[in-house]
Amino acid sequence: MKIYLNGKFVDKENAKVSVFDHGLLYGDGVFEGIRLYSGCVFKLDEHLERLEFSAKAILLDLPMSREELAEAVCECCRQNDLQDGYVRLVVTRGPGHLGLSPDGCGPAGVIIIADNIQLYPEVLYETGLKIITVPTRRINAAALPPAVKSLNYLNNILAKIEAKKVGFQEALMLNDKGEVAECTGDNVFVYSKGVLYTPPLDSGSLRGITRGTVMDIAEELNVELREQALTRYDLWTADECFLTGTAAEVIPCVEVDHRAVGSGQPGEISKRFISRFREKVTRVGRMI
Ligand code: PXG
Repeated sequence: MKIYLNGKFVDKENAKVSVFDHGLLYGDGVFEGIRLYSGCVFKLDEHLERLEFSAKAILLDLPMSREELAEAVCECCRQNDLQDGYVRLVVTRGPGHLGLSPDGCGPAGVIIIADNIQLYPEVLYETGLKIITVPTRRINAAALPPAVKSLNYLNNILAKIEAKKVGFQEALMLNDKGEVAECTGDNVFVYSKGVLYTPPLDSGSLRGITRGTVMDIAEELNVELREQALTRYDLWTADECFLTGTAAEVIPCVEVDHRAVGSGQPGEISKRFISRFREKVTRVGRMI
């Protein structure tokens, strides 16, 4: 495996960063998770825009232009002979001193890893996922905007651990008002009485690229979509529920907090969105 590390391709064994990098010391940096489908990097431009916005929000100057980053992502896929896979693009604040201040840090580190992806087992797309609300709340926007895809994922990791400890693969996270924010690495949608709902960004959800794709599909399929604050009750009483994310794609969710959603089976709308999503993935992106 060849890793892109600060302008060079190096073997996995030699892909090493400084122990003084604030990305390691403080989670000070930003990242993107991107999919490659049949040689096409899905929505690369949108991912790079989100990376730029995340970097801007944490006052980190990206050391490369959008085009340079795009080319490096594509080259990393080519170097690894990949046609399908998952690309992790990471930008760290760079090596600095032991104090919190980023003064004296740099240059910013750029890492690109292109690998195969470990998906949820295919059977889960047919039977659906069961999720549970966890005590850990989504971080407050006044503390750190949840829209920033930073290297500090402890908030989500704690939620994931809490779900796993009680036997669930994914956690439902609420914001500090008790509204549904998102899952640890996926956005949430519900379908109720003919309308598709998803929490607005100010509920504490990431502007997911897959979420955006599902919104486009809703328009194409003439399904009414509302971005609206949701409660757990709205999920328990919905006809259908599904989650969206780069890794999970569109996956049905059939149980929330021990309550079956709808019939307890993946619904027809969820299935339509899943198949439409799968048709779309090789059509919107950049060929490597
Ligand atoms: N919310 C959060 C907090 C995320 O990190 C999504 C939603 C979905 O966004 P996209 O753009 O991928 O549709 C993410 C995605 C994982 C994992 O292991 C997920 C993400 C990052 C790292 C790992 O599921 N991000």
